Amino acid sequence: MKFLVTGGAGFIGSNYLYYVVEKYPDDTFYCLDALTYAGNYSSIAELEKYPNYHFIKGDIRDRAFIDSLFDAERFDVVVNFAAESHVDNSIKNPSIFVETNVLGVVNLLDASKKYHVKRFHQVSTDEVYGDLAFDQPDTFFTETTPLHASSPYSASKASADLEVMAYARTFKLPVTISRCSNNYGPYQFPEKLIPVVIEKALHDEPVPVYGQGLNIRDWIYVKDHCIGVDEVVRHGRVGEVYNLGGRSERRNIDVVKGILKCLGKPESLITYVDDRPGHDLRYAIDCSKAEKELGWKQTHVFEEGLKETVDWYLAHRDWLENIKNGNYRKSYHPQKKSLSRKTK
Ligand code: NAD
Ligand code: TDX
Repeated sequence: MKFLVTGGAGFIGSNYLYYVVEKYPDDTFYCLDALTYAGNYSSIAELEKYPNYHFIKGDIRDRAFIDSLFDAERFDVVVNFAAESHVDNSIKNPSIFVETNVLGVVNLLDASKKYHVKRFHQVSTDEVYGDLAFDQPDTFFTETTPLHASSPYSASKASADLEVMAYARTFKLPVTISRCSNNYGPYQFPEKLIPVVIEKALHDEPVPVYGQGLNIRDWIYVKDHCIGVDEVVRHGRVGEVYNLGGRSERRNIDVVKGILKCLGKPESLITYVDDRPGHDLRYAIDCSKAEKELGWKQTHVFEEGLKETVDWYLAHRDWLENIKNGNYRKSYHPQKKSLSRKTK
C-alpha cells in the first residue's frame, strides 16, 4: 500500500515514520512536510536510506498542489499529523491554526475523496474535549465526551475532527480519528514543556512553570502513541474515534522536578511565571476502547520513559543546539536529492 504521511518532519510524525518504514517494507511511505519552524529535516534524514521511503516538501494549505500530488501518486492511505501544534502560539496568532489545522485538513479530505483513498486517518488530541476538574479525579474523557475546546489550537483540532466525521457521513469517506494525550520522547521541539525544561536546565537557566504548576497532563511515550496510530489505521473500524492515553497523570511541577532530578540540577532553577490564558486544568483519557478492540496497550512507566527521554536529549545535544542556533532550518537540501517530486 502507498501511504501519505503529512507532518512527518515533526515530533510524532518522525517517530511514526521510523516505526512503520522499517516494520512494513512492502508498503511505501511518502512524507509530506512544509518544514515550518517545527519541522526538522535532520530528524528524518536517516530515513532516506530505506527504498520504501520518500520525502516531499509541500504545504497542505496549497490546495492546487495537494490535488496534483494526489493525482500523480494515487495514495491508498493518508495519515495526517501535519498541524500547528503549540497552544501558546495559538494564543498569539490564532489564524494560522485555522489555515493549517482546518483548511489544510479540508484540502486533504477533498483530495482523498476525489482520488478514492481507502483510509484517511486524522491524528487528533484529547484537548478537543476541553478539560476536567481537579476535584473529580475519577472522571475521564471517553470517545463520547462532547467536544468542548478551550484554546484556539484545540478549537482548530476539534473543527478538523468535525470535518473528518462530516466527510465520512456525507461522502462515505473511510475515515478514522485517534485522540491522544500529551506525548514525550525523542525529537520533540523545545517549545513544549519537557524539552523546554531539559534545554533550560542544561544551560542552568530559569525553568518557567506556568501558574503554580498544579495543572495535570496524562503523559504517553511517543512510540506507544505511534503504535496506537498504526493499529487504528490498519485495524480500526471505519467512522470510529479511538482515544489513546498513557494512564500516567502527573502535575506539571512533579514532571519538572523529575527532569531536574534526572539531570542532577537544583530545584532552585524553577521559576513560577504568569499562567497561560484559559489554561486547561486536567486531561485524563479513558483508552479502554482501543485496548479492548485493537489489543493496543501503552507500555511505558512514565518515570522510566522520562529518564530514557532525558538520556536521549543528553546524547543528542547537537540536535537541540542546531535548533537554538537556527542551523536545523538548513538541513534540507533539495538539489542533492534524487527523489524530489514533480507534480503537474
Ligand atoms: P509538531 O509541531 O512537532 O510537528 C508538526 C509538523 O507538521 C511539522 O513537521 C511541520 O513542519 C508540519 N506542518 C505544519 N504545518 C504544515 C503545513 N501547512 N503543511 C505541511 N506540513 C505542515 O507536532 P507534533 O507534536 O508532532 O504533533 C503531530 C500531530 O499530533 C498534530 O496534529 C497534533 O495536533 C497531534 N497531537 C500532538 C500531541 C503532543 O503531545 N505533541 C498530542 C496529541 C495529538
Ligand atoms: O514552559 C512551559 N511551562 C509550563 O508550565 C510550557 C511550554 C508549558 N507549561 C505547562 C502548560 C501545560 O499545562 O506544561 C503543560 C504542558 O504544556 P505543553 O507542553 O505546551 O503542552 P499542552 O499545552 O498540554 O499541549 C500538548 O498536548 C496536547 C501539545 O502541545 C498538543 O499539541 C497536544 O495536542
